[in-house]
Amino acid sequence: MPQPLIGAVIGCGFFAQNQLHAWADLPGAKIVALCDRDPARLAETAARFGIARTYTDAGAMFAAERLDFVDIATTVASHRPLVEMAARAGVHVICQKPFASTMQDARAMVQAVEAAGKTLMVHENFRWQSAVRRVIDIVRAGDLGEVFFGRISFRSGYDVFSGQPYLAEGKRFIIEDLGIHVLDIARALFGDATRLAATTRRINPAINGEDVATMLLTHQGGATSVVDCSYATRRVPETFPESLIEIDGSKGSLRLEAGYRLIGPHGVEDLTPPLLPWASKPWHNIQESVLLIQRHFLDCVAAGVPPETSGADNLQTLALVEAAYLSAAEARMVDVALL
Ligand code: NAD
Ligand code: 89V
Repeated sequence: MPQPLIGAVIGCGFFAQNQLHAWADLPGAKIVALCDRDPARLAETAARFGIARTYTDAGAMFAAERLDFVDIATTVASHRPLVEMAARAGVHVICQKPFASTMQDARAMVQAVEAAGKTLMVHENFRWQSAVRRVIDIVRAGDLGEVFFGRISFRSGYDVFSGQPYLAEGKRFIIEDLGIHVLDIARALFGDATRLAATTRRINPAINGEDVATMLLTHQGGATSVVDCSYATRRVPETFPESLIEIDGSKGSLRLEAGYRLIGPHGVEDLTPPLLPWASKPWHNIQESVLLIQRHFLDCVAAGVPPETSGADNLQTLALVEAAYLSAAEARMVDVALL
């Protein structure tokens, strides 16, 4: 059996706990060190996962440890300095979404890791949810023929702010945090987009950013898609955190409905995700995708091929986020290639 890749995780907050559980399940990786500038979170996480070596400073960690890779699970403001530090240390890198808050920062990070000759993957995990993955496989196999229409819809009233209070604070909210995942699913299904138009609204008065966004995309392959997201939707049943999908093609259609029920070219399929031993509902869907994307990273490093959601690939998803904000601000359709 090959030796596991030796890794460290930077950021021991809300979501990193899932990443650490997933690493513990993957024999191809061994996490030997943790870093967080908050000593209390660091100590608590280190004790939970039995990781002895801890650092409050990432520079000190890179100086002291011999690592193959680093998994950056911090919020966006720290991504560029940490990714560039990892590139200087000559390690493979995983970085959480949103990868960057400007295209300039994103391009600089991609260049830095490329120059180091290492792999860079963005932890853009929604396309790795098993139900979404089944839909992607059906489309890529050509089972629907030529796809001409798609809709990916994420509408919820779930209180995301209790676990992630920073989401209420930023000027940007749903497109940058959640829409980015749904736009990435649209790219995985229909290919890169050429033009995008968006409208946004803020319904919840207690937050700073937009909590409703509706986007229309044209894709290079000729499909048109609608990506719609809302955290102001009090629906019954609550479907958080499911992405509901409708696709029409020349040979047939499919519908991924609430409750992970797929009606498509292979009949009715129950795509309920497994409840991993460390997972809890309703997050189990996302938690499983963490395990799957981290396994994908290890497979790609072993094979010497870029991950599906490489840094370079993610530039296209980020361009859609920027296009959506620009379109909403200027009330016009935006040419994505110009961003
Ligand atoms: P969080 O605030 O709970 O945790 C972030 C941690 O990083 C904090 O403990 C903070 O002290 C630490 N940190 C920040 N800068 C640091 C630095 N320079 N050095 C060391 N430690 C530093 O945030 P979170 O909710 O866990 O979110 C983290 C990231 O994960 C965000 O980018 C968020 O968008 C993303 N996220 C992704 C998913 C998903 O499904 N992919 C879900 C939730 C959150
Ligand atoms: O995936 C995320 O980034 C989360 C959530 C699904 C809650 O929007 O913030």
